[in-house]
Amino acid sequence: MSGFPAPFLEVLRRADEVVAFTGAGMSAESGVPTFRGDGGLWQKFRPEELANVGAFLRNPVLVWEWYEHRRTVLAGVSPHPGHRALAAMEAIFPRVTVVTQNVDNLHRRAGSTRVLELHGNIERNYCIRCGARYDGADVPVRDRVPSCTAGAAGAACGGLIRPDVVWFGEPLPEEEWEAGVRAIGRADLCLLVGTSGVVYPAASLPALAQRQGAYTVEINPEPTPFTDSADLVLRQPAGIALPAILDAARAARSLHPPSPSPTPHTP
Ligand code: BJW
Ligand code: ZN
Repeated sequence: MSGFPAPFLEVLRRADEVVAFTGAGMSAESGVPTFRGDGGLWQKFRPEELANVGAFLRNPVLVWEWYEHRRTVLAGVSPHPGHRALAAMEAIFPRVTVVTQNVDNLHRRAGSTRVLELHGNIERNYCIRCGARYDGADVPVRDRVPSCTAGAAGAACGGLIRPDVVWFGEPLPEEEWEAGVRAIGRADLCLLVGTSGVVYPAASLPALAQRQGAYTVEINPEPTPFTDSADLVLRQPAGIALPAILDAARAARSLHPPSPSPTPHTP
């Protein structure tokens, strides 16, 4: 017995499309600090003050070293059972999409194959002058400033290199955003995992999921703006709740397999 309410078990039994909308709390149990709240990344600086292009142009060394520090933290962590449970759901439901605000790549490292990164990826970088792209591991740095070496010897670009993440005031990557909105529009079940729900436009997705008829489950030890409207609230960490949902879905679908869908999926 899972202990989950019957309507949720019924959704698990018949769902064709599942979307997990994730935030920093998803990675907390891997040892990646969240942004806000106790133990949040930004105890000294508010994210709005540091995560913007103006801050980078004023003090590229500070902002760059901050990202380097975070890359070092990420190199030493691994996906946890919650990430792996989401990846394993791909073997159970016809379609599972992870729509994440996280830049840490942990969903892909856990084996999820449909991952939409709304706020970019910390492992990628690009030159703000010429657009040349650099992997996290091989960014040229001169006098602590990441400086572009593209171009002929002696006439290198020299532009600042920045992480390929979305800062405040910047648009989200259009393709990822639109694919996320489409996935949410089709979802039967939407898991809202580890996000404080204060950063827009990403924070508008849970309400969209509800309007489009998805059953919404909040997984977060703390209340959020989504709590009152969620169909089910699990006040648990992701690493506990998601494996329990995986087990319940396996049981629900093997005992009472859903009837085959009459319409083929569109990409
Ligand atoms: C657990 C757990 C466990 C703990 N298990 N749970 C006024 C109103 C509305 C909007 C605006 C406004 N003024 C300005 C705006 C727009 C602005 C915005 O939303 N600001 C608000 C803060 C007010 N948004 C933007 O600027 C966005 N762009 C935009 O709007 O563009 C418009 C445009 C269009 C066309 C042209 C030009 C512009 C961009 C937003 C970019 C956000 N970027 C960041 C940094 C990314 C790079 C990096 O990582 O460094 O994204 S900020 C930061 O916040 C990061 C996160 O993805 C994002 C959300 O945070 P998240 O994931 O929710 O984390 P936390 O820490 O807040 O919450 C963690 C949660 O986990 C908590 O609830 C815990 O309880 C929980 N938890 N352990 C489960 N084990
Ligand atoms: Zn360049």
